[in-house]
Amino acid sequence: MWSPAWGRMADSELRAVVLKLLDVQAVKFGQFRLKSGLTSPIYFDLRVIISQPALLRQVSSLLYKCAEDAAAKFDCVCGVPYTALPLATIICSTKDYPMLIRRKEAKDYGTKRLIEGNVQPGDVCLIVEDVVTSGSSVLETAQVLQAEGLKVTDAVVLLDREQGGAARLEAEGITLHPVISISTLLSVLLDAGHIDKATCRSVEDFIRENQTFSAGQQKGSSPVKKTACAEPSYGERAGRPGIHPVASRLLRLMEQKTTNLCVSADVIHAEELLEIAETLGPLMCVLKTHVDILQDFSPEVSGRLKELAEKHNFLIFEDRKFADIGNTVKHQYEGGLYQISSWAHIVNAHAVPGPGVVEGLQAVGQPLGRGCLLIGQMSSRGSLASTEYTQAVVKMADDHSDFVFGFISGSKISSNAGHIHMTPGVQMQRGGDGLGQQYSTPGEVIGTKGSDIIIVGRGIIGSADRLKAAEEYRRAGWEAYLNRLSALS
Ligand code: 5BU
Repeated sequence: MWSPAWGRMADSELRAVVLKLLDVQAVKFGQFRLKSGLTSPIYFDLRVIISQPALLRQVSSLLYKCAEDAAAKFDCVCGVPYTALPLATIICSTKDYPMLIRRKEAKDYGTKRLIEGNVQPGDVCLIVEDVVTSGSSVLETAQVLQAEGLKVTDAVVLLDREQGGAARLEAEGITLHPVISISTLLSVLLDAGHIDKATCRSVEDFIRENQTFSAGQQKGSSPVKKTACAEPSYGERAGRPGIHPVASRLLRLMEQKTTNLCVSADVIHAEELLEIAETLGPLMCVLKTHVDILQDFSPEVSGRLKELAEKHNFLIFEDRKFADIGNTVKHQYEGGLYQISSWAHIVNAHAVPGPGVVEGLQAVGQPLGRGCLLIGQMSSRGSLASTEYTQAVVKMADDHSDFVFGFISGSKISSNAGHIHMTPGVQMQRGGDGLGQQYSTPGEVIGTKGSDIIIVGRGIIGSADRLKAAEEYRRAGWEAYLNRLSALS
């Protein structure tokens, strides 16, 4: 059994370590000639981490946690020379384990020992390594330890290149526990926009073509199962490190309910709004409201909406489009007649006032576990949102990732897989409404423009059979998503 620590460890910590490794150039992308003569598109030099005390401590603690999470049992620890020696030292000194050091060469005087330290035959020794490719360094160390009467059952490694090392070690009775796999590393760097898909694919191709342990020899595990640069599903994105909790919850329920449909319930009577929530609830992932167009809003209405959201597992998005200074939006969000923060899981804001608008909303919403979408583009004709404006909105979202988890936009505007894109102006036929609204089809929005969620108002609400119309939009949106996934995998 070998699996990267994805999901088991504090995801954001894992993500932070990957970004730090790139930052200190422990991982590099380009053209590198390896000892073997091969040219690799990725290069790891983890020796540089010894010059980074905080990173060295963090990596050591992740390695130990990896062994702990895997319930590995051991009496002592041995690092594979050289980079793993300080890692093993930190683990032993902080966790109180005796350490062994394997000499690269036996001394030609004195004891001629290959192992330094107090060897207790029968003890189980945990091996610590920085990078595993074929697994041969771990295996050599294990053999030296075993020759002295020690047992070796587990090894922890910071980075598994997924080139067959884990399977080779497994065949020798040693379970490898990687903190980070190459797939994880590529996903994090791709999500964060540090590498592009072409780079990601070239690394994956290299890994796939340069396996050190042939498939026939492997017991069960096959390397690089799903490509990191293939389009991740909604469900996979839900589990990505560092994702906002509202985004994660939304992506997960979309996958469960097989829907990327948000119904925009633009009606003026509360009873009708609740009726829409009740009947269309099972078909949608989000119910979008304009609470200020209701003629008869009362706190009972928002209370009922919350119950229906629980019952049918959808989120409520109040399309309030906050656009004032931080102090004002704080009051608008929390207080007044509607007390939006008490019932809406999601709100949106224009970025035009600058970061204060997000900070004001965040002060109210974050403690309540709410999330915010920034309006990056509008569906209306003549919108003033220029390319530069949209880019600045994406930057504002990145700078406020504790609260902002995505965008209202016509297309995908951020490469961060944690960001959710929701698109209004959707009907089965392209066209407009005479007041500036412009419509695209579900296939265009999800398939071509790469958005995640279709927002449909009058296409459903204006239909004589709302349930039938909602099901048609749900199916069209979901099929466009499935087609996109299969086209890009
Ligand atoms: P329609 O009936 O599908 O046209 O309704 C679209 C909804 O989305 C409506 O509530 C608008 O207020 C909302 N909307 C939009 O149409 N375009 C935008 O750019 C933004 C919101 Br932001």
